[in-house]
This record gives sequence, C-alpha cells and structure tokens, in this order.
Amino acid sequence: MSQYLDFVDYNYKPSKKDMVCLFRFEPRKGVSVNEAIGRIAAESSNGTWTELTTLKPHIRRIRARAFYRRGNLVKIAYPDELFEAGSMPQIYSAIAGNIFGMKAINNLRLMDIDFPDSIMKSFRGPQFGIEGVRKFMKVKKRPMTATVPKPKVGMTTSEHAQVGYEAWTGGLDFLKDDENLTDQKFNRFSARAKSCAKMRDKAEKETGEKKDYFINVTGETKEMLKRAKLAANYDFRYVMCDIVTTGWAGLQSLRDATQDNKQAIHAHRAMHATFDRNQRHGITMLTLAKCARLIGVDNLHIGTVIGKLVGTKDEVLSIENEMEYQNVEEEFRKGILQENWRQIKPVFPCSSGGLHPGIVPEIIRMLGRDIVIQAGGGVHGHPLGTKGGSEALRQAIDAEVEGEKLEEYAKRPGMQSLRIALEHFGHEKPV
Ligand code: CAP
Ligand code: MG
Repeated sequence: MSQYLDFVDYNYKPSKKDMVCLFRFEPRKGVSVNEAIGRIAAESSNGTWTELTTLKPHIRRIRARAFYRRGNLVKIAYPDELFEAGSMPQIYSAIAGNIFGMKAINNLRLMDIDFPDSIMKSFRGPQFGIEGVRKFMKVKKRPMTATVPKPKVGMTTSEHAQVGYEAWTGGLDFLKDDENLTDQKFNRFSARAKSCAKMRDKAEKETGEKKDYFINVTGETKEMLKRAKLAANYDFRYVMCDIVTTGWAGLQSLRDATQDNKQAIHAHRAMHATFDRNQRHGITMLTLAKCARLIGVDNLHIGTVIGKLVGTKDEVLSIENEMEYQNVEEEFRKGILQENWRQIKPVFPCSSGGLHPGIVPEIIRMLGRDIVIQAGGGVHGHPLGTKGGSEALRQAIDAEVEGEKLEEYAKRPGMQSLRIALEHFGHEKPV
C-alpha cells in the first residue's frame, strides 16, 4: 500500500506544464483518504497495485501527484509527458480510464480538467465559433433558431425536406436532424441532403435570409467523413455529430475533415447522461463540454434548466461560461477549475429539449443572446403546423429582443402564430 502514498504530495506545486484534474471521491470503508487519492493518481498515471522492480527515477519523476484536498475533492497534477498531445482518446484512457472501476473507491467523479498549454495547442478548437457562425449566417445579435422535425424518425425524405422548407420560410435559421436519424431506409442520407438543399435554395430566395442545416453525419468514421463531404458539395456550412456515441477519435477526424470542407460542427450530446447524471460518479458534462470545445465543435447542446431534460441552473450556466469565455476562474467547491482558453474560439451554446415560444423569454434572460434556441415539439406541435410553429418561435425571440412582453407582442398585426402558440402551449415548463 505504501507505493500509493508516493503519489500523494501536499507540498507539490503544479508547474505550467501539468494537466490538473479535479476529482470527487468516496473511498470504500477501511480505505484511508490518502490511500484512496494515491490510488487514483497511481492508476491514472504510472503506478499499480504493487511495488515494481522496473520503476526507475526517470519514470517516477513523471508520476501524477495528488497535491490538494478539501473534504472529498482532490486535485491531481499530471506532467504533460504522460500524454500524447492531440489525442483525446489517450488522455481519457489515462485520467478517465481504469480508475472508475477500482474496488477501493465506491464512487469517483471527474469534475473538471485544466489543460496545460502544450495540450491546448495540440487541438484545433472550433473553426468558426460564435463570431464565425454569425458572420456566415449574417445574423448579428439575436439568438439563432433551429428546429428538429418530429416524429424523430420515420418521415420520408420528401416529408422531411418539406418540414425544412416550412421551418426556414417560417423564419428559422436552421433545420436540424434528430440524434437517431442518420441513413435509414425510409430517409437516406444522400437523398435527404439533395432534397433539403433544393428546399434551402428556395427558402433563401423567398426570404432573402441565409438558411442552413445541421445534417446528422454520425456514423462509422470513414462513412461519416464521406457524409460530411457530400453535405459540403450541397453547400451546407454545417454538419451535426452525436459526439458521445461517435467518440473522441471520430470527432477529431470529423474536425479535420470539416477544416477542408469549411463546415461548422453542431454537437449533439445524446448519451452524455450515462456519464454525468449520477452526481457521485462518472464524468461531468462540464468536462465533456471542455473536451468538445478543445477538439473543435462550433455548437454544443448545454441544456435548458426549464425544459424536459435534467440539468440544474448552476450546471447549465457553468457550461455556458466555459463555452463562451476565454478565461474562467476557479470555483473549487462547485467543482470548477480555472482555464485559459488562449487561441481556442468560443462555442455557440444550443438550448434544447421541451422548448416552445411561451418559455423563450426565460431562456434568453437566463442564457443571453449568444444561444441557438432549438425546438422540435414546440414547433411541430403548433396547431397551424410547422410553418406557424416556426413563425411563433421566431416571433417569441424577436419580442424578447425588442424588450416586449410576449402577450403584448402577440397583439401586433401579423403575430397571429405567436398568439395561437401562447393559447396552445401557455408558459408551461414540460417535465
Ligand atoms: C429536442 C431534441 C433534443 C434534446 C437533447 C429531442 O426535441 O431534439 O435531442 O433536446 O438536447 O429529441 O428531444 P424537443 P440536450 O424540442 O421536441 O424537446 O441534450 O441538450 O438536452
Ligand atoms: Mg433530439
């Protein structure tokens, strides 16, 4: 057991080249705090369950050290030599690998990672970020809007493209695929790209606004890259990727491909709750979000607080800060480390899950204007259908931006869709 204590050093001062991870830990009964944190540092760097005859000074020098602890929160410093720069899979195999299954620890949660410059520099970050997206979409200040056709899967390609046309001409910026729609028999990827491109051109001509599509390219890596290229050939400036089910390696490959295609990445986070829902174990969404920013997604789902899916206000706001700012300050008790994002651009946060016009003002007041407001049911459940639903969503956004109450704004001429939406959905927060 003494070999573990070699990985605990409260006098250690992390250098600028260290990666610092913040963990929350719960040792098994009978395991001391120092043994527990020593085990975490050991197993995630270069220690194991016994003393080793092969341990040389040059190897010991680059071990991880648990160096700061308060209650059951501990900071561990990892010299950057432990990592392969530019490889998120390798980083996760280390700091989020075997340690989650150790018998000596009942629960373990990776709260946050503070990346050293050497690692920061080895990833691309977003190609466009908030400013870049606003520039190519020609939308200066207001929140951006998107809709996902519902039912999630089952629509034919022409039904899907028609929904896109109605949404775009109703005033929305983006059409979005659902996370489980990729290339099924009833709605093939290539046919969908073609039909939606046609409808986009038509909608752009009619509205004079720029329209785009988060087309879901998620799939086996090589296939995913082919899909991104195909979308680029139809002049889509975006692709969507289910980043958790795809995995970091696939996302990194997609990020490289989109550099050549000049496409932004809309990151859907389906499956994230497997890691982050249990507050005592797993990996926080903040950690996943930071890694997604580092690799280089341009949009990321961050939650709604008031919508249909879990995520507290504190959590959603901390993810939002981390996505938008260049400098983040440490809030140790909340499990947040400091970060300096240097050259890495900000990510456009996307709020989605049970949203509808009646609760749009609250979302904007909470999350600001640099947000993509995405609604599925809240658009296609509108009594007038997709077009009326889209008009209502855009009108709700415009009302809040112009500083007027929804009910008042809905009385203006031409705002019938908003009025009907308010009658239909009210201000209800879905559960
Ligand atoms: C929203 C959505 C999104 C979730 C997930 C859905 O539809 O398309 O996948 O919001 O986002 O299928 O549920 P509705 P997040 O607008 O009909 O709810 O992970 O950020 O919560
Ligand atoms: Mg969805």
